[in-house]
Amino acid sequence: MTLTVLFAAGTERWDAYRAPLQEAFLAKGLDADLVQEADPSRVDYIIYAPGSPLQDFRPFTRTRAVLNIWAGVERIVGNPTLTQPLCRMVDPSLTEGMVEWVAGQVLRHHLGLDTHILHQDGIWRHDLVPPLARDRPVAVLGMGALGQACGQALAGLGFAVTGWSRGARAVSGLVGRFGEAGLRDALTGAQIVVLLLPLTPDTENLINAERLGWLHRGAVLINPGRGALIDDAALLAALDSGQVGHATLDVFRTEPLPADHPFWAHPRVTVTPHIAAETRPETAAVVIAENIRRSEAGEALLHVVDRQRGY
Ligand code: NDP
Ligand code: OXD
Repeated sequence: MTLTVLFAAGTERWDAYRAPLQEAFLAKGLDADLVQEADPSRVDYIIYAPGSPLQDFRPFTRTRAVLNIWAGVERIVGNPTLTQPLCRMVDPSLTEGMVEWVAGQVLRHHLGLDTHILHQDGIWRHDLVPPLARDRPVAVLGMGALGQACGQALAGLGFAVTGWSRGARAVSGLVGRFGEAGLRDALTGAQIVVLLLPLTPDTENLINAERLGWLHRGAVLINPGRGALIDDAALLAALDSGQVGHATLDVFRTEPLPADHPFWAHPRVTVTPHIAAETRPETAAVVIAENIRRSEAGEALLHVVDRQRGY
């Protein structure tokens, strides 16, 4: 029987996703009709993105999974009408993009590139030699698909990386820490901190004044995770006092970041507009098709969100 797959991930994405999804369905041997509108009672799978007009999942009585094209699910996981399994996106291209963005931001600060890029002023600053990466402690908070890949890439460059997660995780090349005590270990003395945690009730405002105080003075905070992981006022105070030397922020409590937000004008904040990493249709389509194939074959879905944990 032909499957009905509803594309509810935004009309603006339809042109980019339609052909890759149809090709991926074919390659997985799925007989599927990809549509933008359908009688909800006939929909087998929903491809979803935050901001979709689809908010009431109750009429989708035979839908077997909602397949998010975003890695983060904080805008959908609490929807009380969503009783179908929810899968988040783990896209190899998104991971690749995040590794490139994080490595770039870390190296910018590690090498002190701004000094030379921003000051072509005739002064020969020959004495500014950065330490080797192995002497630069880096903490990566979040050891999921993205945190692990970024942590391992940084370790590959030589950085002394500590990875922090909720449960104990052994990630090759990294020092692993978990739980509250582990957070203190990971942050104490860290010179660069990368946030790759999901936003949940447990992680909101995790980076507060006390924890910023554990860092090496002048540490750099890099946040491609979610804006609300950080207490904004505490970060601004830490930047002003010099406890934090620079913050590179890709994600914010309100997006787009309002034009009058102090982050825009702060001399030691770099704002990037939620562009750290993007889901890429060609590879994401394969992940979605594989999940539909698995579901139809009675196999377990991949990347299912745990509603209790919120990620
Ligand atoms: P995963 O779900 O794979 O990993 C989440 C990690 O966070 C896990 O290691 C998990 O621990 C850890 N974690 C969750 N809650 C806690 C907690 N309370 N205490 C300690 N550790 C915790 O997510 P991804 O790696 O795929 O993505 C991470 C986030 O990156 C996304 O949720 C999204 O917010 C953000 N993102 C941002 C993008 C951008 O462009 N800026 C693009 C894509 C994603 P454990 O391993 O024990 O479960
Ligand atoms: C995501 C994101 O969660 O782009 O995929 O932030």
